[in-house]
Amino acid sequence: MRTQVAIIGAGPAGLLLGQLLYEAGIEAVILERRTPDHVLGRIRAGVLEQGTVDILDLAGVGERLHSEALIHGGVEIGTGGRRHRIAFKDLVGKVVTVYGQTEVTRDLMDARAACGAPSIYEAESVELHDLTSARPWVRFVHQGIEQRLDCDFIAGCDGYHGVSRRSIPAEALSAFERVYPFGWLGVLADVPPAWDELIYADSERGFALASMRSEKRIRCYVQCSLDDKVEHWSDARFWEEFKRRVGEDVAARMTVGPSIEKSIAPLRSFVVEPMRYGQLFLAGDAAHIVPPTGAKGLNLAASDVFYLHEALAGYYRGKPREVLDQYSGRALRRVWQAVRFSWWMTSLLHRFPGEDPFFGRIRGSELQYLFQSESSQKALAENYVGLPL
Ligand code: FAS
Ligand code: PHB
Repeated sequence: MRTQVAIIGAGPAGLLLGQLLYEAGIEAVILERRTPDHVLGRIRAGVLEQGTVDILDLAGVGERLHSEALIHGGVEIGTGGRRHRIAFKDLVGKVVTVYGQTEVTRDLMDARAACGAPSIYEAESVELHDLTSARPWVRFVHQGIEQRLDCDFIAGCDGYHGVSRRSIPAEALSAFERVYPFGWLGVLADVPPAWDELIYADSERGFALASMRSEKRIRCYVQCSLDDKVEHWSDARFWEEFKRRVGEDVAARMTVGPSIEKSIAPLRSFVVEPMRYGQLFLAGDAAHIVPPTGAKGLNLAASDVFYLHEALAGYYRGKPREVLDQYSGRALRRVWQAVRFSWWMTSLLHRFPGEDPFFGRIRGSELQYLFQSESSQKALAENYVGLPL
């Protein structure tokens, strides 16, 4: 087989890149290791920046989002039994869109099927070859048969555990990492939210987040230890702990229900530089991971592929190859802004096991300053709603 761009991975990054390239008249083949149902079964992000919504519109997949998504003009930050609303709309004139990653992925899958662009699911043993030559190619096995895909470029959209980043010689990359000493235990339940906007709660017992997917489905998280296991947490135990952290007023009025999904996500900050090696371009979680506290992971995947599609479209329209050389630097400038913000939100709202009491006081003071300073609230707001693309 031959195509212009081989995309590895059919998560949000790979699928969104595929649609942006299709709209630009550029051929691409997506190779995905799993089945569509497996990809859709992963419960991940829930908050979209305006820039991400604009990119989804550009890709022609915004219709259902605009009819079903929730628009939020702020979030609440709670600590010590008090909560303060960060009013995005009043502070920076922008809002965020609450629409699950699962729905974004479903919309992208439907759009790709409708335009007939090729995606190969259950593509096994993907290997990337001749990345620094003018004719890179991909080997994979599909339905037991070895296949070869020749291409001009490869987009590594295969996530943190994918093959793309691992195909780059270690000496060609610089990695930056911070592993946090806790994780998030997340639960999805079909009950109406007892909150209008997201609540990020710092409590003596640890962090909790009250989010939602719609007016009928909530997504809630509690900070848990790194050696915690999902099987240690019955629904009853989860809801009791969540109620003890989220705030008495919310606990008193909320309804709970059986979990339809329950999973633990470890928290880490991770970035590789550069996001390119020869004809291989990394995008999304393949290049960087952020703790979900800043709701940036999915949004960064969108901005990466927006920049990559602009670089590839420029090249195929005859611009000098330098347009490709600019991708990594352009993407990394935005990545590091989001990594910083996600690290700051995580440090602000989580009690680190065995932390130096000094940092406990610094964190309390930072929260106090946030509650009383419009400038501090404005800084949080402009990062949360998304910096300009
Ligand atoms: P993805 O990991 O989503 O997709 C990569 C795709 O590549 C997968 O479908 C995988 O099967 C495929 N693949 C992997 N190896 C392959 C190979 N060798 N060959 C072919 N295909 C291969 N972000 C938020 O903003 N908020 C959150 O609350 C949040 N929660 C998260 C919870 C968890 C457990 C995880 C892991 C991430 C979470 N994220 C969250 C971040 C998440 O939303 C990612 O940012 C987003 O999925 C990034 O999309 P992709 O880059 O497409 O990577
Ligand atoms: C979610 O709804 O899953 C969600 C929302 C905001 C975050 C993290 C997760 O910061």
